[in-house]
Amino acid sequence: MIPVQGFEGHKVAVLGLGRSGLATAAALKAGGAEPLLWDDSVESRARAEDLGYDCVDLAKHGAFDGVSLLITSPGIPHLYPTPNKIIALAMAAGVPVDNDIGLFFRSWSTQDWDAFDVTPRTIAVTGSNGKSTTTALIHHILQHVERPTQMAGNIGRGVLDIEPAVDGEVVVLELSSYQTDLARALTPDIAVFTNLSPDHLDRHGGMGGYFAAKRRLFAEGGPDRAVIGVDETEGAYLANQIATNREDDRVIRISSGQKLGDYGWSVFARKGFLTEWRKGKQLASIDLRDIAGLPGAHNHQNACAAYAACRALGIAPRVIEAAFHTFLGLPHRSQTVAEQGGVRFVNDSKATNVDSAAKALQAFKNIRWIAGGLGKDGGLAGLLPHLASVKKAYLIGHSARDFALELGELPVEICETMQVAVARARAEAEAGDTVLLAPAAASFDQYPNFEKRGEHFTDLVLGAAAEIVPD
Ligand code: UMA
Ligand code: ADP
Repeated sequence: MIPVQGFEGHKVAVLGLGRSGLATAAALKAGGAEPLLWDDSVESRARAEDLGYDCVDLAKHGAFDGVSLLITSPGIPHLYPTPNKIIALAMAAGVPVDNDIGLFFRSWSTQDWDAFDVTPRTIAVTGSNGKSTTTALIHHILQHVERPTQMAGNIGRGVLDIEPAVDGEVVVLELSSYQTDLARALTPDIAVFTNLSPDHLDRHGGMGGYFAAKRRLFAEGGPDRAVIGVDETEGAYLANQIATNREDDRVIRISSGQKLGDYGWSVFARKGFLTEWRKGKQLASIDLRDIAGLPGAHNHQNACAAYAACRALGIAPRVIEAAFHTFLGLPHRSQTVAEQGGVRFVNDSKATNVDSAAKALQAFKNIRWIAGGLGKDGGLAGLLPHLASVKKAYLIGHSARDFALELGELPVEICETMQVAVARARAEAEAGDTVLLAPAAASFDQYPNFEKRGEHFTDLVLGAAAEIVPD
């Protein structure tokens, strides 16, 4: 754990007692602060009390008297659609609001570093899609070169939960827009922006607020190197805003699909080949087509981002290429879970928004597509140009009927449940087809989270769960 610096003897309120909140409570205590904990849910408070913490009702009158700071969790609205009641009380009381990411960047470096030969570094990855894959891939490459490394953040581990740095360590953080929006310190050595497409708009007051939240990673403190996906207008704008001129190699532009030869430093993938250019010279080329853990043009974008971040650390192209070949990919992201009778079954349950589902639909051929759940604002419009490889859609969940209407001419079947969808898709699939779960919707109408949805699909494919075959 990273003991929090700068609040010794201070009262620090912590709202939200999930992964980030509990890690924050422990890290505050270790740094000598007095954490005052609260969670709006009775169950979460009970869990914290079972771990030995006392809870203090932060909504009661005077709860913020003498409190130096409020730390809140990413899942709790701090501004839009409306601030959580306790955050509003803290703001009214003039108490600064921060999160675990802000505390991390203020607390990570210590005097122990004076004795290190190689100063520890941080790489922070943000973007709408591909953050987890890129974060895990960078971590994998660092492990491959036997560099001490840890991984945390939105990928599932609170940032204050990691161990203090050792000599030469590189910490890789995945940061969501919820996290970058609020953090009062954001100073990675290398910052990565994968891409931008609409998501979480209710939490940011629309697309402008969403982009502004992600941009903070680049504006605050200014990383030594910025790796920026320029395939959307926002990324191109961000790269332009940071670079002092075209030759400025503090910005590494990346793309999946565009040739980017003329900049100070660029890495792009086209037709399955990754290419690195620096100061007008091509430095490396890697064939990505046979890398099983990185299927599709979207994963080639992630490969470019991870490659660029590792090149910025000085790792050689051939070493990165070797590490690509041993990367297994992450569960629930374009994950092949079985091949049965010539039919491939792919679990992309993490495709919770239209852009990620569209990318999955472009990565495979002859698709029997399982989609639906809790649809997002804007419907399926962004996905409709990418249905050429879809033979039929098997629709589940709350949005099944709405999706059917939007899909127009495409053959569809309302299946309601995953059991029925898997059974029907399997029954109709022919050799050479891919049964793809890429829901383009959140899971919460039928599952606790996307992981459980993906596990259910996988269990059904592998025959571990009962199938209900429709009449
Ligand atoms: N809570 C309140 N009041 C509220 C809302 C929630 O008290 O109004 C409480 C809940 O009762 C719960 C706690 O807050 O006990 C949960 O906080 P949280 O939702 O922030 O969850 P954590 O367990 O702290 O996990 C968070 C991230 N969750 C979210 O951003 C929603 C995790 O990302 C992250 O891995 C973890 O911190 C460690 O850094 C998950 C996620 O879904 C994977 N991220 C979103 C995404 O990827 O789309 C952004
Ligand atoms: P994030 O952490 O940003 O949500 P993940 O790596 O977990 O990203 O992938 C989320 C979803 O997006 C998955 O469905 C995955 O197949 C898809 N995806 C992965 N990389 C990209 C990318 N670069 N562009 C678009 N979609 C992607």
